[in-house]
Amino acid sequence: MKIKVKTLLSQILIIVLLLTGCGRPDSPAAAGTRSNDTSKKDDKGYITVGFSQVGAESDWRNINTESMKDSLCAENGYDLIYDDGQQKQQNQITAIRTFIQKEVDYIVLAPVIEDGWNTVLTEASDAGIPVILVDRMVNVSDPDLFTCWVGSDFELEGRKVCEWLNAFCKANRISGGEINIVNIMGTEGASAEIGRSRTLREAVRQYGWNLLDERSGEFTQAKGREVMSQFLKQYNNINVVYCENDNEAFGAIDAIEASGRTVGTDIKHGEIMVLAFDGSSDQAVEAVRSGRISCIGECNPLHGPRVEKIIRNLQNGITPDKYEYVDEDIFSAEPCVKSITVKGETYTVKLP
Ligand code: GZL
Repeated sequence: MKIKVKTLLSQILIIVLLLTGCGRPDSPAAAGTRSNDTSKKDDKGYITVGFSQVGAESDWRNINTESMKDSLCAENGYDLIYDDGQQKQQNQITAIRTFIQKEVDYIVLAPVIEDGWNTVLTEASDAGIPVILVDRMVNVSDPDLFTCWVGSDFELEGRKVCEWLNAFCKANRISGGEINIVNIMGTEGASAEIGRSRTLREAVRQYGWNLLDERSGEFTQAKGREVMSQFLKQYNNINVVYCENDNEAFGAIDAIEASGRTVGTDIKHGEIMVLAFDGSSDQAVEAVRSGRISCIGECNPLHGPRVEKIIRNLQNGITPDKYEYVDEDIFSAEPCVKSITVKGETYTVKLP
């Protein structure tokens, strides 16, 4: 059988291009961006990142995931392996072990809860793979088990919302003893839940509010509605609900209105005030502007650029800060509270 030399040569060329990745239009190698540095890259010049995400439980989480994928993309020189933990720690541990087996260059972890990470993070450390924490924190025996963390100060978020409620009460001559509040907590053991719940309990003691009950809404709208329905059946004097994220607040509002009550700040005349955290979705912005949610402590989900900058710095031998906190606002349409002060720092209350 006579094989045309030209065909054979073109086939050899295609194989060579595929093997060297040069045929890949977006690969750094093809773009001539391969440097002779010793930083971590795969054989095609990509930085491989294994990202273990909590799940897809909330608007905040989905916006966070999108931000991470947008930043850790092929055009920026990354080969991202994404895993949705579906809010289960065991899924995240399995994902991390897979990343280790794949010998990724970096592991990024958004830990669903704080405890239970010592073993798997030790395995990552033993494999020489840096772990970058994003959003929530881990409770480990040795902080060297992670390179750095970027996220929110959840206690500050909680203090801001509680100070807003205290300022609202003062402006409207409502005594602390008249506040009958329930807490729809986030996922129990998650940093955001720990911080926001702890500061609520401190404010309850400090301002004399009545904390009627606390139950987890798991940061979801469905569970938030279920928990609020239970609270409304159990207590006939609720006038404030503290929701540890927007989606729980949307669910709580559904339950409140289904019970025939209304949401708003006129708690002296039977309305139920809804407080929340995140403020990252259009629905949350609208809810604040319309007064259906009285106040939101902002929680910024856009960590993609921050994590990408951390990895880029590590690639260039620059040590990142161990802990990087993001700046956040407080949102409300209620005119009577213009600003709040937490630990000597004053925050202007903004319309989202
Ligand atoms: C906060 C984040 C929380 C959000 C929720 O940084 O961990 O988890 O407040 C999300 O919306 O589910």
